[in-house]
Amino acid sequence: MVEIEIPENHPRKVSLEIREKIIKGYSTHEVATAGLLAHGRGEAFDYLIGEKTNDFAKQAIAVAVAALLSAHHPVISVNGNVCALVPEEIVQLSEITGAPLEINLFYYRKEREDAILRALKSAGAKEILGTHDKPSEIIPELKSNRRKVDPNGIGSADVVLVPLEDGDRTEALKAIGKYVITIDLNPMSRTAVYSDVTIVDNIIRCLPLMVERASEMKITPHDELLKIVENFDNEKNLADSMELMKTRLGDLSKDIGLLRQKKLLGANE
Ligand code: PTJ
Repeated sequence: MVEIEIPENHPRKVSLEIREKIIKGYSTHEVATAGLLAHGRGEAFDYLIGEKTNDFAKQAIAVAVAALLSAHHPVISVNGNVCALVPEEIVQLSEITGAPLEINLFYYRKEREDAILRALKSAGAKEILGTHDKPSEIIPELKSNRRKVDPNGIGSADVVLVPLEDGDRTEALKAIGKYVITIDLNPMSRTAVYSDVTIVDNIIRCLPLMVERASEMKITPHDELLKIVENFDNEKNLADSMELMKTRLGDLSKDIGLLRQKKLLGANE
């Protein structure tokens, strides 16, 4: 694999470094070929939100953390992209919230599952659920490989965090009564619109913030956590993210010079 050295002063340094993580994950078999394409789609939407964590995402992060902390049996689903981009942070979030990690792949290959298992273990994970060497439960609404879930994990969970998820499974998880949290840069994806909480942000920025919020909110009383969850309106959250994109495009279309000055791109300012 060719690894590139990105110069310190490169205006797209942060974005290119994230891309390198995905490419590395692909070369070590964690990431599916389609995962590279999914990442590119994410990059395009990240441009539209200004490559920063906006207020609507910060609010959704707090709600997502409250839902995980107040759940009876929360579970965090891990796929190839998640593992390549935020292995340590996903393990930390799992530990703080008490939500076990479950490997669940759309493009299943044993080699990929093994690679993800290894990467999560070296990131500090002690227990990892999944269908590897265990009997699986089936989500009847689904046809893809993701229909196989761990009966002790997603199978019996009340709250599931499914970052960078495909739409079919989100719909299926909703159909069997799960409370679904996702992280998705595209507020128009089926996953984004079917989920109960959608964090419209890059998982790279959002996971460290979730870990921080979870450490803070761990002592919040249970009834307060429930109130935070109940008061959340995901449709408004999605509408706010689309409004931001619309406003940014409006501003930029009036003055392309803003892009040359990098005035409207957060992460690379
Ligand atoms: O590892 P596997 O086999 O389970 O496959 C994983 C992928 C991501 C390939 C699979 O779940 C898939 O095909 O997903 P989709 O349907 O392409 O959806 C992925 C969503 O994640 C898209 O809406 C992207 O915009 C979004 N996305 C991509 N990169 C990021 C992201 N959202 C947040 N942070 C990102 N870095």
